[in-house]
Amino acid sequence: MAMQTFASLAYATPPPLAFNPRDTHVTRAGENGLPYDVITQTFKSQALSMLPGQTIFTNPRDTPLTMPSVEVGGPYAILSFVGSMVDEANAQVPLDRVYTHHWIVEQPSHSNELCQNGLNYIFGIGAESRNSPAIFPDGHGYLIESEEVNKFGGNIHVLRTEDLSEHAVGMVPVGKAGAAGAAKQCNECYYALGKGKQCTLAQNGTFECCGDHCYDGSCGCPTKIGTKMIPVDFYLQYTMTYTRNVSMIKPLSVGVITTPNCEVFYNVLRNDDTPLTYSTTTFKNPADHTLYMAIGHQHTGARNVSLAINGKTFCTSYPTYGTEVGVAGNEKNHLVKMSTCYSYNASGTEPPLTIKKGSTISVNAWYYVGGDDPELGVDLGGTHMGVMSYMYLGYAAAPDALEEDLKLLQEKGWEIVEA
Ligand SMILES: [Cu+2]
Repeated sequence: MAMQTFASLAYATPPPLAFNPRDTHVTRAGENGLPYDVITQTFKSQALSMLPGQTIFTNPRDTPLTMPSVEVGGPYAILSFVGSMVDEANAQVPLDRVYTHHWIVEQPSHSNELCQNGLNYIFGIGAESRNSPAIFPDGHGYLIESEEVNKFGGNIHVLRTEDLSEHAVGMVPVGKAGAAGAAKQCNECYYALGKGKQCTLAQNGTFECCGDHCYDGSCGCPTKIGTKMIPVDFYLQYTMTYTRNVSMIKPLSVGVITTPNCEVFYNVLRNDDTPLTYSTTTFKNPADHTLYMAIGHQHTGARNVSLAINGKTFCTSYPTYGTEVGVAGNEKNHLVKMSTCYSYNASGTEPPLTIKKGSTISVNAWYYVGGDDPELGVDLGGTHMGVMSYMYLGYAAAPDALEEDLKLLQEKGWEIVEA
């Protein structure tokens, strides 16, 4: 294969590939007891060709994502969604080879009602993606009614962290962390000389030092002297379940709230005296809503992210850290899973949560910023740039049965505060 430099790699946009290795059908009972047919399908994005060190941040218009056809099969409702980076052979690619900063699935017709000036996506997640599927509660889903709204694109932000330099100009000393320290600085968008035109010292820790606005393939983290710059193709592979029996499905709205203040990301700085750092943002609920699902998203260094209603913690998502180098799904020094905060359980053990108009909804997030993080290798704690604290929500306008929900919640010990 010919050697290439970053600049010579054009950003190609071939049509997306779709494949379906296990188009399985099962039947599930909806809330009303009536069955619906569940289809499982796997798709793959176009190839993302990456050199060692290269950082890719795609424009969703350039990376369309194939979905089931409405024209051919009629409306459908998405029931679950999971994705991860794979190679040519569809094998899972470990985070220490290609780090998944995030991928988000955007739908131009959708707006995020919750953080209106913030992010807007239908499904989205980061390094934890292969272990943290978004699953709507039985009988609930995200409805796609027409071909007009059946258009999706991916903002795929991935970094190939092989053969990175540990001594590039402008790098923070990696200490005993070695290659893992170089990967940390790459993944967290630290400044170093040669990462791309937009990556100046003033942009340290922002997406400008992570390949954003760099569609010509010229951006990346500096590699070791003598590294053979040979590109390798990687893909976002995603598996969804859906049903065409849309009348059996209660459609949910989806949106994301983030702290601080609907920000996309923030920085947490090393503090050995107070090694836990907190961020909180409170929103006022604009109308009666019923919550069916909540899933937290955070980055390496995180300890947890919670959802609180009227100041009382309702649920918490916790991270799992990997323990093995090079093992996809269990990568050492990486956050590899986020637990689901809350999912309505149709059998009644978890009633849907009705949140009254005027109630407050808070996102509360904790990160560890001591120099040596017990969850990570030596010299990999401390400052983390570009961290996120999100709560992804599946919800609906409150049903007429509001009073019943309230009674159930009160039985569970919840205090409902009127606006
Ligand atoms: Cu993220």
